Amino acid sequence: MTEYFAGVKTIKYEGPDSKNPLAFKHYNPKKKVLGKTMAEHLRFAVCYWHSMKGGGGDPFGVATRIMPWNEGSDEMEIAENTMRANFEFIEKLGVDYWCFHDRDISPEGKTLSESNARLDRIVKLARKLQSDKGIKLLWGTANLFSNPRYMSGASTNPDPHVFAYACAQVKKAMEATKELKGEGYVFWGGREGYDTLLNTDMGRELDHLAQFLHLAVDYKKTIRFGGQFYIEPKPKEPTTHQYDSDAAACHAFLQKYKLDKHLKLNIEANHATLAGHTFQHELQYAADNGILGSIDANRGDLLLGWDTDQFPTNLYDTTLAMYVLLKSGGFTTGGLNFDAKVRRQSIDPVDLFHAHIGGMDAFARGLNSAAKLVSSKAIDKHVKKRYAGWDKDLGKQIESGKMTLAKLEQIVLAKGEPKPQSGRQELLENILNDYI
Ligand code: XUL
Ligand code: CO
Repeated sequence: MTEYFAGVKTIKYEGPDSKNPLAFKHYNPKKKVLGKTMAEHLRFAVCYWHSMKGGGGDPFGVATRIMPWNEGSDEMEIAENTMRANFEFIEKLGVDYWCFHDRDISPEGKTLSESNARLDRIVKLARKLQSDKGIKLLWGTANLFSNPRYMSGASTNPDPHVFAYACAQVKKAMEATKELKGEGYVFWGGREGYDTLLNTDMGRELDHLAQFLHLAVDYKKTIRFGGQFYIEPKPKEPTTHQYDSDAAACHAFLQKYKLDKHLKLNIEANHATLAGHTFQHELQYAADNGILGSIDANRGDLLLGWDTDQFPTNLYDTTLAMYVLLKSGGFTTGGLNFDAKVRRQSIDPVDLFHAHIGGMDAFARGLNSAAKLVSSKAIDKHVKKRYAGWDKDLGKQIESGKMTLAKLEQIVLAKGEPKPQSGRQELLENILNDYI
């Protein structure tokens, strides 16, 4: 059997003083943090589309990263070799999970039947490799955006024939995910959005998107697929205005169409910043509304305005993300999927290891710092103090719904002006720095 990452041995934890670039300095999978191991907290996943299939092509040039698994006598043999390389990589990296789109793992055929038969063949191999190596599937999904048939959307396409095609593809992708014992299934609205309202019936398209998701929920019950459904917000790219634009827009959509019991959110860091939010904001919104499901771990580049999908290295972001996650109880079915790609000039297979090791160490450090912040209540106690008025008479009476505008007017007439209080932002920023 070909070894695709010859020269790289299993990546081990060597501690912060190690100078070995192919070792973890902070991610120690067995280390206990607040009662769970790091591996249980972080639930890392490798994403197939960027890590195995990404060639580094951009709008100005073709692929630069020609990987040894891109060879074979035909496209199906290449697909099988790629799957073998995937599991060799994940095993050496010491990660427990992976994620895929149907068309990443198996190339589309000339007809739907041929595409389905091809997918069956690759899923069979993936299932064997999963069990041989003890690796699990975090989530699967369908690519409803690359094929030109989806240029005007999948479930939001003006043509019901395309809607039907998208449904057929999701049916099969869900079956494949079930076959691989996936713990979740993601809906990212690839081209579900619009470029101009001059040609778009937005209300009708949103109704169709909801109908599509209801059909998926029904089919999930039919085949008894027990994985969690997620919807992944993103505000723009490829369309000018994506319907699932941010966590709050997704939440409103899910509630309007009575889908909120069936889907949680898969929050991606770079999508959050494209939406004009911080990663922490999107996670906190989801946590506060009980819909924080899973995370696509990456980062953007504020100097570029698009979804650069870089590996996460910013310790403020990882600390604050883990802070929200720990306070909300942590992952159940979800995990940290590296929806991230190495740069166009990172053309060696070993660059994939450097990228993932860096991302995993960044999140391990984030977890360590966040756990200390949670335990010490260093930030919590300031927040509690800031809202203390709500635990006393006036606040309690308002919160319990016992007040009227007239009664509140009487109180203000009697008490006069409220006393201003400092928000202490700089102090809190200094405290955060002490923990990072
Ligand atoms: C696109 C994106 C997708 C989803 C899965 O920006 O993030 O890869 O994560 O379809
Ligand atoms: Co993503």
